[in-house]
Amino acid sequence: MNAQSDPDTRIGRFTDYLESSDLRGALAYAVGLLDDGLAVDELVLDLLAPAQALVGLRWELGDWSVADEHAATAITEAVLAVAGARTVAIADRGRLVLVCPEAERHSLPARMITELLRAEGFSIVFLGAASSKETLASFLSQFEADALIVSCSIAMNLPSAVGMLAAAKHAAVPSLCGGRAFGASASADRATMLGASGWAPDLPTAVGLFDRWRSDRPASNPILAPGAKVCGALELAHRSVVQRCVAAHTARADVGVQIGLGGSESWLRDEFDAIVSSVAATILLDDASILIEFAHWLSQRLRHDPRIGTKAGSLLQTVTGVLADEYHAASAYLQVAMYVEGGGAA
Ligand code: B12
Repeated sequence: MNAQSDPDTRIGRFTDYLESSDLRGALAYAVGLLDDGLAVDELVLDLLAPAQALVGLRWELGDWSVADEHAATAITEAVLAVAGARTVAIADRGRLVLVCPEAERHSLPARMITELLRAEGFSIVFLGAASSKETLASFLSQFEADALIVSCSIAMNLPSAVGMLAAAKHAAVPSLCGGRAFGASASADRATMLGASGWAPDLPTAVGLFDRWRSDRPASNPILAPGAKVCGALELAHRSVVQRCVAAHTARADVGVQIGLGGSESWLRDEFDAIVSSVAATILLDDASILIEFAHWLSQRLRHDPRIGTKAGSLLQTVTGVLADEYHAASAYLQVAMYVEGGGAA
C-alpha cells in the first residue's frame, strides 16, 4: 500500500477518499499503510490530522458543505478507531482521563491524542465532548486517575474548561491542558490562569509531565483569570443575550429583511451564540486576541459564502449594542475587534 510514499501523496490519496465519502476505501488505504509498517503516531499526525485540516480549509472556503465535512470527519473517526485497535502497548504508565470542555464539540483532536497516549502505554478513558462538569466530577471520584487532560480546540470554549479543571482540583487530581485553544505560543499562560496544573503543546511534553507527576504530584493552581466573575455572569445570561441579539438585529433599519441564510432566525442564533461565547472567553482571560481572531475568521467565512448576504461587522455591531450597558468590557473588546477587522461597516 506504499507506506514509503511521501506524506503529501498519502494526504492527497486519503483526502480523495474523504471527498468521495468512501469509508471502505479510506479504511483499506489506512490499514494497508499500517500493514506496510507505518506507525500509529505517523498515521495520526502525518496523515489524519493534516487531512482534517484540509477538510476545514475547504469548508471555510465554501468549497465543501457542512454535510461534506461531517461525512469526512466520520470517516476519519472510523479510521482512528481501527488504528487504535491495533495498539498493543502494555498500559502500565499511568491512568488518565481525557475530556473536552462541555461546550467543545471538536472531539476528534481529543480522540487522536487518546489513541497516541494509549500507544505510549497509558491506560486512558476519553469521556468525549459534551460531558458536564458534574459527570466528570463523579467519574473522577470512582476512577483512580493519575491526571485529567482537558482538550480544547477553539478559544470560545475556554470558559467551560474552568468547571472541568475545578472538578479535577476538587478530586485532588492534577490537570493538564492541551489543544489549539490554549495557544500556539510556547506559553502555559491560559492553562495556568484557568487553574490547571500544567499545559503541553505536544505529545512528548505531555508524556514527560505525566511520567514526572507519578513521583512528584503537582499542586493545582488557583483560578487567576482576571475576568472570571464577569465571564460567569455573561455565561449565565448567555441564552437571553443571544435572543436579544437576534431580536435587535432583525429590527435594525440598516439591516432590513435579508434574503438568504443571513436572514433566518436559526442562522442568526448560531452566529450570535459563537460571537457571545468568544466575547465571554475574551473577558475571562482579558485577551483581546481571542475576539480579534474570531472576528477575522467570521468575516473571512461570510465573505466566502455569497448565499449568506450578511457581513461580520454588522453582527458584531448588534452584539456591541446589546452588551454596551451591562458589559462595558465586552463592548470595548468588540470595538477593538471591529476596528482591526476594518471598521465593521454593515
Ligand atoms: C471537524 C471540525 C468540526 C466538527 C467537529 C467534529 C468532531 N467530532 O471533532 C464540527 C462540525 C462539530 C465543528 C464545529 C465547529 N467548528 Co470546527 N473544525 C473542524 C475541522 C475541519 C477539523 C478539526 C480537526 O479534527 N482537526 C484535526 C486536528 C488534528 O487538529 P488539531 O487541532 O491540530 O489537533 C491536534 C492538537 O490540537 C492536539 N491536541 C488536542 N488536544 C490535546 C491535548 C494535549 C494534552 C496535547 C498535548 C495535544 C492536544 O492534538 C491534536 C492531534 O495532533 C477544523 C479545521 C482544522 N484546521 O482543524 C475546524 C475548525 C477547528 N472549526 C472551526 C469553527 C469556527 C467551528 C465552529 C464555531 C463553526 C460553526 N459556526 O458552527 C463550530 C464550533 C463548535 C463548538 N462549539 O465547539 C474553526 C476554528 C477557527 C478558530 N481559529 O477559531 C476551524 C479551524 C475551521 C476553519 N478553518 O474555519 N468543527
